[in-house]
Amino acid sequence: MTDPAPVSVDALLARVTGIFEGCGVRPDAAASVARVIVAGERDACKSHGIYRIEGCLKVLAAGKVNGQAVPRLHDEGRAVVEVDAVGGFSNPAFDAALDLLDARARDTGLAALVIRDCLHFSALWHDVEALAGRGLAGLSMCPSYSFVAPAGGTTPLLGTNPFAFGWPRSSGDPYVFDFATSVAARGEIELHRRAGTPIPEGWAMDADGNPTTDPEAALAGAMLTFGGHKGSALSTMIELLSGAMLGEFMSREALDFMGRTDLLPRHGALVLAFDPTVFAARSGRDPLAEGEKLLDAIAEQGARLPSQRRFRARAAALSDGILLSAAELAQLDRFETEGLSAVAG
Ligand code: NDP
Ligand code: PYC
Repeated sequence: MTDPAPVSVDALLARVTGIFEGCGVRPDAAASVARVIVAGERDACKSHGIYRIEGCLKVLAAGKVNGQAVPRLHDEGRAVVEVDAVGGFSNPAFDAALDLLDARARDTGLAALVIRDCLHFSALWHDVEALAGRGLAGLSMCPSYSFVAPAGGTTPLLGTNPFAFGWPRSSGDPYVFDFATSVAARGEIELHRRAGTPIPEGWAMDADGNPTTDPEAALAGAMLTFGGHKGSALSTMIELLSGAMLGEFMSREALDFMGRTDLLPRHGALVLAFDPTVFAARSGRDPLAEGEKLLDAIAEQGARLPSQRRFRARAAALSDGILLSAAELAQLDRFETEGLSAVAG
């Protein structure tokens, strides 16, 4: 068998968009979902790259996400704007609301986007990078499924609850971090399970509350928060702000609603956008120039900024293409030819 050749980012985007359209997702929504999946693959974030297609098709096949949903914007002229995903994917809902969030943040200095009732599977850096690309700082967060024990406990209750921050830079890539508040994303453990490799110590405990490096036992047990009580508190904050405060599911309710861990979760999400020029206006200082001083000083120590690895991977993928394994290419072929039947059973 010949080694697989790299595929260009655009070609992969066209394939993934076609797969979602072929599975009954309306074209705009298919394009939004494909963009974040291919961005994950392009940026070497495998836990939220093309491996997620299968998960998305499973929820489509189970009828638990509405591929035809058209997001509905709600704007009462306040700093808080809403988009109802109406049971569809989160990504088209975010795309539909981005211009409104941007405009409101410029008016008020700080605006919040509430995303309601969405199927959420993606990495969050995409949201905050979109805001940073428009000169806005951003925070994004959401619950997920109750896979994670609070620090000091042994029973899954919190989600892997991701948290992302973006800061625009006067030149070059924005400052962006994006991480699960569990030690690792659930997707990382699933990739270890598929590869038959142990997970690092300190990621999870088994169903009896004992530390484990066995991915199967970890998936059946409880994941741990990063930084002990600190990650646990941040994760709790995310449950409160993007679950309880929005009147949307927290992670335990999201799991109860779907009833199965192999289907991706439906819940809400919260995105905050800040216009630094509004905040700094009366100071007479340029917030981006001040930010540059800090970010340059970090880099001058030889410390790497978060997302640097990702931006390097992106540059390489855009110039040389993305190398997918033979198994990954075969799976894409199967999704193209079989559609939702590929995930039946
Ligand atoms: P990682 O631990 O892989 O990375 C976390 C962040 O830290 C990244 O911004 C990364 O930048 C940065 N980073 C990593 N190492 C260093 C370093 N040595 N120095 C400086 N910065 C560093 O993330 P997770 O595994 O926690 O999460 C992966 C993804 O999973 C996230 O994108 C998250 O949104 C997603 N997720 C989504 C969920 C959902 O419900 N939708 C739930 C949980 C997670 P870089 O990328 O450049 O390495
Ligand atoms: O990797 O933890 C995760 C995750 C949950 C939902 C989407 N990604």
